[in-house]
Amino acid sequence: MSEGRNRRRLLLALPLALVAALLAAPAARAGLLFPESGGSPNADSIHTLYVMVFILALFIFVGVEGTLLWALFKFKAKKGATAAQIHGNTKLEIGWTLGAFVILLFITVFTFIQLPSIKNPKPSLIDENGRELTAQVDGMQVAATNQSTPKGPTMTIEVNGQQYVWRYLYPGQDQLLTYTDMVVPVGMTVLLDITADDVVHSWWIPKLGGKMDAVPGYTNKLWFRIPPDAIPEGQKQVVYTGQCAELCGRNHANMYGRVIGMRMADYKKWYADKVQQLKTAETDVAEQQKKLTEQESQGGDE
Ligand SMILES: [Cu+2]
Repeated sequence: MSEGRNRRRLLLALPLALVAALLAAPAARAGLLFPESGGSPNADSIHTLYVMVFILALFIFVGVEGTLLWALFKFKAKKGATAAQIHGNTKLEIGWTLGAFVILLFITVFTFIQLPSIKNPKPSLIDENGRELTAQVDGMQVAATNQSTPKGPTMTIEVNGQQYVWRYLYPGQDQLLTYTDMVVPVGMTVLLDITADDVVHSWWIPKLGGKMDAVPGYTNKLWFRIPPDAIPEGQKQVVYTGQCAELCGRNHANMYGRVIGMRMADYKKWYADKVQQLKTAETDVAEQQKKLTEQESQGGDE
């Protein structure tokens, strides 16, 4: 009797522990059932594809489990009864083979229809000065191993993974580098050239679409385009968080990344400020070094 009670307690404790674990990790609840989306058109396409396959799988699950339960109850026999020996049913076997084939065919076709919109960057919604561009019709493209280049302005950022931080190189002569936080203008198509310095990492900001391996000596491509209306009203920026998705060493868990979307004017200001800060820091260091050498040479004279 106490054994039964123990088992009941265990059965109750397990789901409670699961709920507690989920409550304790709010970040882990992000997109509990479906992949996160809303930050970029490719993320939305991944979401659509996922939901489509999920619905199909749900129908199959309910159909199979339902039939199983129905058969269990309908053909329940008394203890000791001899089970009927049934050998094959050609019609049925051909039927479920064809059924599975049709389902697979549907998933394949649907996937290939969705793939180009995930892989190929869409054109920017704004130009280099932040002016809105008139809507362009995206040409239907065939899935290929390399992503295509969209028409109009884009922005290419080099993403470099290293134990345990993400480094970004911005376009332009200033060779601006930032770590962890990537700042981009919203509405602009951002093309990422992803690589790594030491071991394999994986770039992943869930709401901005796919995950991409960062491999030393090799450049992988990814893209995203944050919708201009993603910035909440009265605010200056929208922040998307992510995490290195490839176990890359003992501090892998601390290797997170953020993408911050700003309006073009704010982005330009941020960029100019950052470049200025770096220049000031450089001159400061140069001056300090100069002073040090001077002091040293004076000290030598005395
Ligand atoms: Cu990593």
